[in-house]
Amino acid sequence: MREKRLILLGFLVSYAALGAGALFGMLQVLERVPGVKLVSSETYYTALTAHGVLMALVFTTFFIMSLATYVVLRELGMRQTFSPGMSTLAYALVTLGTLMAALPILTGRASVLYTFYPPMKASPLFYIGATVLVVGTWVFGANLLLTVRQWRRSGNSGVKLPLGVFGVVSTLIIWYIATIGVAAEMLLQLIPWSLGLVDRVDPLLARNLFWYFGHPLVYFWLLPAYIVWYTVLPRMLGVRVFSDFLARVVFVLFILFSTPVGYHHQFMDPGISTEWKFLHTITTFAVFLPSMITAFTVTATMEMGARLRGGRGLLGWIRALPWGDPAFSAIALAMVFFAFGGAGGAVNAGNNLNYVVHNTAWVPGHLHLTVGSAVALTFMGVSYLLLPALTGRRLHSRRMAQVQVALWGAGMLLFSGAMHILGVLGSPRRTYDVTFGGHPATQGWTPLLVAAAAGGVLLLLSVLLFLYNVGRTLRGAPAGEEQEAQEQVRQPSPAGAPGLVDNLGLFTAIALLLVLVAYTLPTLDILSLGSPGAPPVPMD
Ligand code: HAS
Repeated sequence: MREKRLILLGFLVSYAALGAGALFGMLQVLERVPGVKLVSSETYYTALTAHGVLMALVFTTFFIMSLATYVVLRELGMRQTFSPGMSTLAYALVTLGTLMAALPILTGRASVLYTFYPPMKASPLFYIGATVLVVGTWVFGANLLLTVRQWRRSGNSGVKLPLGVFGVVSTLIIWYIATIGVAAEMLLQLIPWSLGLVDRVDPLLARNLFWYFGHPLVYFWLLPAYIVWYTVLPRMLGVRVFSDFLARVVFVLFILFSTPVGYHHQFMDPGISTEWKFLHTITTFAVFLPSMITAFTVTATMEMGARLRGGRGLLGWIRALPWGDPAFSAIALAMVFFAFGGAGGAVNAGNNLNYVVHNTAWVPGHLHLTVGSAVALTFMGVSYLLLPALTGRRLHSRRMAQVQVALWGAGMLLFSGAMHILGVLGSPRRTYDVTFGGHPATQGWTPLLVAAAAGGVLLLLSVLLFLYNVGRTLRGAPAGEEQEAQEQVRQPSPAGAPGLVDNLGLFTAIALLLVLVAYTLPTLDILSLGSPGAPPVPMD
C-alpha cells in the first residue's frame, strides 16, 4: 500500500492531539474541585477551548481520515487512492488549518470554546484556520469518492460496495451535507465579522448554522466507529456480520436523519418556534433508531462469535468472548458505554427533560460516553490492530494495552457517572467556579466533584499508557504477525448485485429534501426577525 506512510502519519498526529487534549482535560476536572484553583479564569477558558478543539476536532478528524483511507484501500484491494497528490494536499490543508487555529487558541486570542458561539469573538486566524481544515476534509473526501469511482470503472460496476467502503461513503455524504452549515457560518458571518468588515453578528442565525453542522458532526465521529464494529469486530470473532443488509440500512438511516435534527441543541434558544423544535425532536428519535438496530446486531454478532468459541447459556456466552485481546475489550467497552450514552441522549432529546440538563455537567457527562468513549475507545482499540499492520511491528505490550483499557473504563465510570449526577443537581458546564463562589446549595457536591477529578486523572493515565505503548511499538520488534493483523481489519462483504439499499444517490437526494423541509422555514423566520445583531465580546 503506497500511502501507508501518510496514513500512519495521520494516526500519529491524531494521537498527539489526544495526548495534549487529555492534559488540558485533566486541568478542567481539577479546576472543578472546590478549593483548587490552578489557573486564572482566562486560562481556564483557553484550556477548555484547547481541550474541546484538540479532542473533538483534531484527534477525530486526523484519525477518521487515516482510518477511512485505510479501509477503502484494503477493502477495494487497491494500492493507492485515485490521487496520492490529493491525499497529501488534504492532509497538508488539515494540518495547516489546525496550526492556524491552534496559534490564537494557545495565545489566548480565541477562547471561544469548540462551538465558537458569537458574539464571543476570536482572532480571524481561528475562523480562517477552521475553514482551511474543513476545505482539507473536502479534498480528502473527493479523493476517496474518486477512488471508489475508479474501482467501479475497473470492472466492478454491477458489484455491491464492500460494507466498510459503504460506511465510508455514507460518512462522507453526511460530512458534505453537514459542512454546508459551518461553511455558511464562517464565510457569511464569522470571517467578515472578525476581520472588521461588518460590526455586528446575529448570534441566533450563527447558532442555527452551527447546529445544522454540529449534530451531523457527531455522526461523522460515530460512523467510523460503527465501521469498525460492523467490519473489524466480526473478523476478530471469526464470524460474518449478523446482517450485512441491516448494517447498510443503518448507514442509510444516518444519511437521512443526521442533519434535520439540530434544534435539539437549541431547545432553550428563543426565536425558533415550538413546532420546529418538535419536528426536530421527532427526527432525533428517528436517528436514534439506527443505533438501536446496531445495539441488537452487534450484540448478535458477538453472540455468534462467542458460541463458536464454545460459549453457552442465555448470557454465559459473554464469558467466551476474547476478553484477553485488548482490541476486543476496548471495542466492547466502548459499546457498553455507548448504551448508557444513548440512554442519556434520549433524555437530552426530550424537550421537557432537556430543561433539566441543558448547560449542566450532564452534557459533558453524555458527550464523554459517546464521542469520548464509544468513539475514542474504539479508535484506541482498533489502533492496537492497525499499528502492527501499518508498521510491520509487534504491539509493544498487550498487557499494557489491557491495563490502558481498564483504566479508561474505571476513569470514565467515575468521571461520567459523577458528571451526570452533578448535572441533575444543577452543577453548570463550562463554568470556572462551579460552586458559584461557595454557595451553600453546592456544598454537597464536593464528593462528586472529587470523584469526577479522580476519573479525569485515571483517563489521563490511560492516554499516557496508550501513547507510551504506541511509541514503543513504533520502535519495537518486527512482527511475523503483520499479515494476520492486516487480515483482521478486512471483512469481505457477501458478493451480489446492489439492491435498493445500495442506491446512495437516491438517499442523498431524500436527505437533502429532509434538510430543506427541516431548515428552510425556520431559517427564514430567523432572518425575518430582522435582528440588529450583537456587538462583539472580544475573547482576544
Ligand atoms: Fe448527543 C449533546 C442527543 C448521540 C455527542 N451530544 C451532545 C454533545 C455532544 C454529543 C458532543 O437531544 C454536546 C454538544 C455541546 O457541546 O453542546 N445524542 C443525542 C441522542 C443521541 C446522541 C438522542 N451524541 C450522540 C453521539 C455523539 C454525541 C453518537 C458523539 C459521537 N446530544 C443529544 C442532545 C444534546 C446532545 C439533545 C443537547 C444537550 C443540550 O441540551 O445541550 C442518539 O443518537 C444516541 C443513540 C444511541 C443508542 C445506543 C446504542 C448502543 C449501542 C451499543 C450496544 C452494544 C452493547 C454491547 C450494549 C441508542 C449501539 C454489549 C456488550 C457485550 C459484551 C455483549
